[in-house]
Amino acid sequence: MPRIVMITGASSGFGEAAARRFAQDGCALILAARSLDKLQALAAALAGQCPVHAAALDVTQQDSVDAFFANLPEPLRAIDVLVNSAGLALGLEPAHKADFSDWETMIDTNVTGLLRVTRAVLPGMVERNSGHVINIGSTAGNWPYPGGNAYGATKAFVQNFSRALRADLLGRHVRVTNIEPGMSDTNFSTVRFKGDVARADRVYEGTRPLSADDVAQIIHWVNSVPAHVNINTLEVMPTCQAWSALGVNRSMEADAGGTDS
Ligand code: 8X3
Repeated sequence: MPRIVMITGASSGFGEAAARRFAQDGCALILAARSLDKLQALAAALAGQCPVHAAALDVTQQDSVDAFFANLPEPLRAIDVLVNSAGLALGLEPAHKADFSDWETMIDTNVTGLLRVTRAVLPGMVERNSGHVINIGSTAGNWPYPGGNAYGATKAFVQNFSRALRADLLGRHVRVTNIEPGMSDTNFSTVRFKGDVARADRVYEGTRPLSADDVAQIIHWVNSVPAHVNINTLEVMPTCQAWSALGVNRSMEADAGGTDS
């Protein structure tokens, strides 16, 4: 049996690109996403290259996660690589104006969903004393920006959880990596802006962002280094992106605001 690679969020973006990259190695793929139509189209496209099992998975629902693993064919249960790519950003409003249900959706998906899938896969990796969990974090987990509020916080969670897993897994041959991409031209912004493609396009205007393939190469690479090498964190930005000065508001000098005592 070739190496078994499970990818969540496999119907688009980094997940889909990672599936295409691992397929080149002839890995057996377990592809999971909410959208079964897209997943089946991808599975059909890759079927000539490698064995593919594609099934619907909504990581926000424990029942869905339980059913997914209960229905996983026996020969595919010894998962070698888990790529936790299911995740999203919703909205770019400041915290005091954000839609609370957007926050809940991001937490359910990026935090609780990632926990659910990891918790389901990890015992097998520990038992086999072999495996690699590759999480998709974000630069937003390290560097706050206006409107990033809950999204960035979910990715900070992913970073901290990834490191905590390393601590728990010390002494086992199970690796954990958090990949933290910056500006990436996937459907990320279209989802964030709820289908407003023109607004999403403006995010990338005049830039050369990371592509899904760029990140897929990195996902593949962190797993390809020798098994005794654990890349803990890999933050990556396009060359056209870097930090800027901390924001300072210069109109507040005479305005004490609030109720200073
Ligand atoms: C994607 C990076 O800066 O668009 O997670 O939030 S950013």
